[in-house]
Amino acid sequence: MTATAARTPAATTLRTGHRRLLEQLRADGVRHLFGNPGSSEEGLLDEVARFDDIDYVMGLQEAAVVSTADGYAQATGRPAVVLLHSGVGLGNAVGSLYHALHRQTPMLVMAGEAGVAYDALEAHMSVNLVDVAKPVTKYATRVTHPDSLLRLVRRALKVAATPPRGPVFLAVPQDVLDQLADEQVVPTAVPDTRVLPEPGAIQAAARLLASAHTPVILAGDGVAASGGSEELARFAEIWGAVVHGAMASELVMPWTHPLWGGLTGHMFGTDSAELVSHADAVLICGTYVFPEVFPDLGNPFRPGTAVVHVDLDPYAIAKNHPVTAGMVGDPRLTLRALTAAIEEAMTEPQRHAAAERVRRRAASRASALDKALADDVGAGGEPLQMTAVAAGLAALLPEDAVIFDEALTNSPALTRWLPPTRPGHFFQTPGGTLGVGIPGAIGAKLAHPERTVVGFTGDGGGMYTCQALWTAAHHGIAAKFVVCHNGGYQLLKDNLVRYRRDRGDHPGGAFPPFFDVRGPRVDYVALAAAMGVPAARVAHGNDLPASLAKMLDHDGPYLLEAVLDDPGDDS
Ligand SMILES: Cc1ncc(C[n+]2csc(CCOP(=O)(O)OP(=O)(O)O)c2C)c(N)n1
Ligand SMILES: [Mg+2]
Repeated sequence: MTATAARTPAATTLRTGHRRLLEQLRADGVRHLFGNPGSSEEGLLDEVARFDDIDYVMGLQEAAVVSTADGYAQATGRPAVVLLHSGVGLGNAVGSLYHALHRQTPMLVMAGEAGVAYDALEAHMSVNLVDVAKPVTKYATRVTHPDSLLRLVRRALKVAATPPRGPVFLAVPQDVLDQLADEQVVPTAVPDTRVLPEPGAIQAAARLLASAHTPVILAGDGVAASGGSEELARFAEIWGAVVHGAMASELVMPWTHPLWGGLTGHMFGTDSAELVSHADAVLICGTYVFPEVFPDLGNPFRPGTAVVHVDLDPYAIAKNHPVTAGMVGDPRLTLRALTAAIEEAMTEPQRHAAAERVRRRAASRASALDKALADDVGAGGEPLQMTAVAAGLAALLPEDAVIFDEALTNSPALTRWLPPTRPGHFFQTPGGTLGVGIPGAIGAKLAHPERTVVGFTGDGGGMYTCQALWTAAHHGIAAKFVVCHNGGYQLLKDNLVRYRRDRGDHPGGAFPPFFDVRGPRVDYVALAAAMGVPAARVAHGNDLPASLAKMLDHDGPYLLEAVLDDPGDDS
């Protein structure tokens, strides 16, 4: 410590690590710092308050802080920056960081700690922060010298923003940042990763796929991150293949497209395997196969199936099951090149057969959709139906509205009426951590103040990060929230039925009583009001239009509790 101790400033903080760090963030275009403060970051927080162009977005619990930052980063596509308080703050954030890691959200999370000088003392609240962060981040390290502070900030930002994007962690000890730092501030260089496989590999892949009779595409968030949804749709049209979203929490193709086959789901590997069981050729792009809670251990592809896998991350390619050809490449550029190559490789009869597959699929999908929507119509009254809520909103929302969907079991009804059609306007939890719907919508609204942003959550999911409502009120972030209140954990009930059936048990019978969140039911109107967000409850279809209009017209954040079950005696 001797060399640096000599440079510790007496009265000025002008060129301390605190200031340097914020200047670096400013140089990288960071305008918000999401946090919850503590004593071990006092020096940095003091400095933040002096930076007019970096707003501190205050959260009241770290899971909510990280999930708000997550929504912001998803909506901007740029790293969000978070500042947490030592081991206790980081500990609270681990579940949300897990979500960010799987969602591939670019994010720099820093946590303050008193100082490296105190390591041997195992001082109050100290813990090995890097060890805590490692399993839920792409990269985690600790700054131990003032002249490597910006080096590590830039490295962390670069790693966060490089595909596969994700959260990174820096421990920033106060005694290191208190010292004068000599490093120059220069913008972080994020490498351009828009690479194409060499033409021979593209042509070989196109030849493998050209003769398919029953082709299937599995596409994930990597396609969205590359901005490749149009290229994906074009390739699917030429090849005559249905597209399923696997780990597609953003739009990879308009859900109204005739070839969109829906999401594979996050729960059961046998369901996903079923989707490719008939395929004689599969293109996997911007995802890995398959991302479920209970994956199928066997190879989902039937013998002889041509499997081509494209991703920017070689680790994702052939991660779990063998593929015929893997290519590291930017999904958008590679899809474009593959489209040109397969147009060349397909014979006239193959082109004709592909066009015929598209025509048949378009006809059958249109009639299935019409039937599903017709079945929904009239679903008003009491108890209120989610289809009525979604249909009501669909009639009122502007075209460029942003949806943050954590409606879980109510998501199918929501997306039937509000199908995602534009990139960057729909975000869904990739499964896992509950509590992304409310803070995610706040982050998205902060990123796009000019757009209407509606976050959907369940009555279960809404409780994990409900403190974010205070953040919306405090900063005047006018996101709207719809709580799909069905009295408990419906997903766990649905999955228990499946579990029993899969094991040959009778699927019926009582559910564990703790799957219900009743007695008392959570009063979301009172909860929101307690945090400064106006709210209302709607329980009858007749009241919907007025309730929805009031929510959307309100000049600020607003929560609508949609009562979707019969509250009975528990209300
Ligand atoms: C942090 C966290 N805790 C617990 C769970 C387990 N879990 C998954 S779904 C679910 C219930 C969700 O209920 P709700 O949000 O009301 O949606 P619904 O199933 O009723 O549609 C729970 C508790 C989880 N995924 N994440
Ligand atoms: Mg529920």
